[in-house]
Amino acid sequence: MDLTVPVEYSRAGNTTHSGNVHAIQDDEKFSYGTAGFRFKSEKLPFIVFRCAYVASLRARQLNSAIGVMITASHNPSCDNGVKLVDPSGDMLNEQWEIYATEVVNATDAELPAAVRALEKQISVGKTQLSRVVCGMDTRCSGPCLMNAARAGAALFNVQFDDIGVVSTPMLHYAVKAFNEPKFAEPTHDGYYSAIADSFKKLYEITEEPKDSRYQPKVIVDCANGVGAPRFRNLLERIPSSLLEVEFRNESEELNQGCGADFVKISQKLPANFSPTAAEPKCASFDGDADRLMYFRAKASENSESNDAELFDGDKIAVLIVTYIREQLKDYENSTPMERLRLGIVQTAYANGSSTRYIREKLGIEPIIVPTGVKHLHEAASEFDIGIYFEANGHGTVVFSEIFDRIIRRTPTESLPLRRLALFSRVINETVGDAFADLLAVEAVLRHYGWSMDDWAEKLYRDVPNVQIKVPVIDRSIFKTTNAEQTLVKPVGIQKMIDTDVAKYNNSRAFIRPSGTENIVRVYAEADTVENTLQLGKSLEQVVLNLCNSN
Ligand code: G16
Repeated sequence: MDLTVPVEYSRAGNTTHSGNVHAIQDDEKFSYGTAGFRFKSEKLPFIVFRCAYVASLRARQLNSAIGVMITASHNPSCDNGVKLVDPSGDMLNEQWEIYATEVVNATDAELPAAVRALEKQISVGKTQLSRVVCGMDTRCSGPCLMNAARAGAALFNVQFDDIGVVSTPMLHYAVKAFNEPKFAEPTHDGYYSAIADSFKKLYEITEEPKDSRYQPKVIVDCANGVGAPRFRNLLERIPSSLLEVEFRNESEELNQGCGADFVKISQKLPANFSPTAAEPKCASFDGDADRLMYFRAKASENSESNDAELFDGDKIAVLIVTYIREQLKDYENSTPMERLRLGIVQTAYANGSSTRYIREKLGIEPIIVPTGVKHLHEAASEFDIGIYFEANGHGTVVFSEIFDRIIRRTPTESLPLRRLALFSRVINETVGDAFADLLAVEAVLRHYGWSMDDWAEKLYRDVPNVQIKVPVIDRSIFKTTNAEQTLVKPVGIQKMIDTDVAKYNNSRAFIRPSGTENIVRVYAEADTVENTLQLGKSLEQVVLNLCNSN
């Protein structure tokens, strides 16, 4: 194989989308974080080139389509990133994260040896189905990085499919569809039709309760990202009499003062949403539309307050599990011996009330895993129906082959089971998907005839919570264990956290380094808003003091 790297994609000649050369020092190291490599966009061309090469190698190894998604999701528009997607639409296998990291961190001089070492470790048989499928979000650095990906895949002459500007979940869906033709057509249309058709069929066989308070209208904050154009495309297939969507934040600065991450962390209304207007049901996507956060203006005596009441990933998960369990009753009553295993996966960020509700009211012991969809997806895949959501709105439901056989492919007269089969096809089970999740939530709210008041009151109430981002120079000094709830390094900090937490009732807190931004995240909850804020501030100070002393 000719390993001649085009000079613009070498570390030394790394060329940005504006045409400038941004050389990368040999000793600068990059790690595959929570969701791939994510940095300022000027660092990305050589990383994307090398990642696409790794993707082409993985595609040859598995004789399959492998995905490359160019996005930095919730990060500011000056950032970009790249992550690889395995054949079933899942996140990249962890061993291959290590390979990708080794290849990216090699110097230009070391690259040929690093590549040959990697090639020796894998065996390649037939390769006629191998291809690299690449999508990008709306960032202006995207097209230049798409070219870098094309050039990386070309090193091996692996077929390269540029599927253009897509949401991250659309890319995951397309990769699975390329590899499993029965799943869906691997095109934008294939994705839109599969999800919209299932939604419409589910709508038809769902009878809204007579006393329904459901409103078929949502105002969507698109984070000025890819959600706006692509969700509009999807909605062209759903009559507005079924669901009316009003779009906001479509074409200004990406993720600036808006989007799911902004709403979740600030607990404020995003830009262009007013506390006084009658906007009963609102939802936010993030920049690449893999997260969904419902919200509305928080009731307040102060008409100027733009506090938001959140219906976050935990609330969505509990709503969905309530619905799925109800639909399953028919099946469980008719076949008491053959139960489908249902599980819920959360992270440490899950609101304490949600975890208690799932455990005590639903009788399910939630599984807590480290942040990152790859961890949640893997844990959820152990069940026949695995529901996973991060509090930040990233989540989905995964279904086993047994579920597929019993619920989707066995003809039945049972209305609940037919609803469940259709519901499972509205969901994008490859990864959390803001569009699919929004349609799923609307289907469930309509099924119960619930307004936002009902959703707020009939399940559980959040305990006060706060999340603070603390910028740091070197987040790698922070090491955690116990699903990120305990800090083992720097030594001594966990003791300070424990001492602070013990000062408040019903309190819980942790500190962990972000895997996507150069920050440390502080999470705290306690019995009152004041105590929660005090606890959060005090832990923020612990991090600041530590940074100042280093
Ligand atoms: C990514 C991951 C999520 C994770 C989030 C924040 O989301 O896919 O699983 O929760 O980053 O991660 P961290 O706390 O490590 O910064 P996205 O939407 O930015 O791709």
